[in-house]
Amino acid sequence: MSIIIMQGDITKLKVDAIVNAANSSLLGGGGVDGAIHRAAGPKLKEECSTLGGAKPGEAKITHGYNLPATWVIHTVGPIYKDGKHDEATILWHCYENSLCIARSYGLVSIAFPSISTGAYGYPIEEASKVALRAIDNFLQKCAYYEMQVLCVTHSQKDFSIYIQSAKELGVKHEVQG
Ligand code: AR6
Repeated sequence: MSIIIMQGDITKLKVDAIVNAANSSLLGGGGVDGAIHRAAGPKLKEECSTLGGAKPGEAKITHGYNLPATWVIHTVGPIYKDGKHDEATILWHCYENSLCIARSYGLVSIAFPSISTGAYGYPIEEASKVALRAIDNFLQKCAYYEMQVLCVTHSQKDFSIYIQSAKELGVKHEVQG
């Protein structure tokens, strides 16, 4: 079981599943969502349109189509207001529910973007801590299950913030790249 922090483009990763920071419609959008839909091709939206959307904190799985990843797990992060509207709890659920789906499909490698920290405005210093704690908690709960979890940041700055957060929290991790 391991957490790997890396910088890169999540759409290029050949893992069992990549996680999409979607919106409630699950029909695509900007940011990482747009990049995933572009790389996967139109069949992804077709399948997403059968899912009936998702609430913040929920996660749903589809095929990856033209992506190198086999599956896409779509989750809807919280829109950040002031940190007093259950944002951390909802964000935690995004990570936990995505990991639960991955486990139920028997997946052993899963890559997350930094959910909610773009268009949804969650400060990454806080969001990265929620992400790392939620992932670490999940991996410790099912220590019998070997899973590699990648935290993929788009920018160099976000990459440094994730590493700093992991150090501050004392979360065991590896750095790639
Ligand atoms: N690989 C990895 N990370 C990426 C990539 C990529 N190719 N592209 C962007 N990021 P955002 P949100 C990072 O805005 O805040 C969409 O329109 C980016 O730098 O994609 O959850 C949806 O449809 C940032 O750190 O997602 C929703 O409406 C992180 O991904 C809304 O945005 C998340 O930024 C969701 O907003």
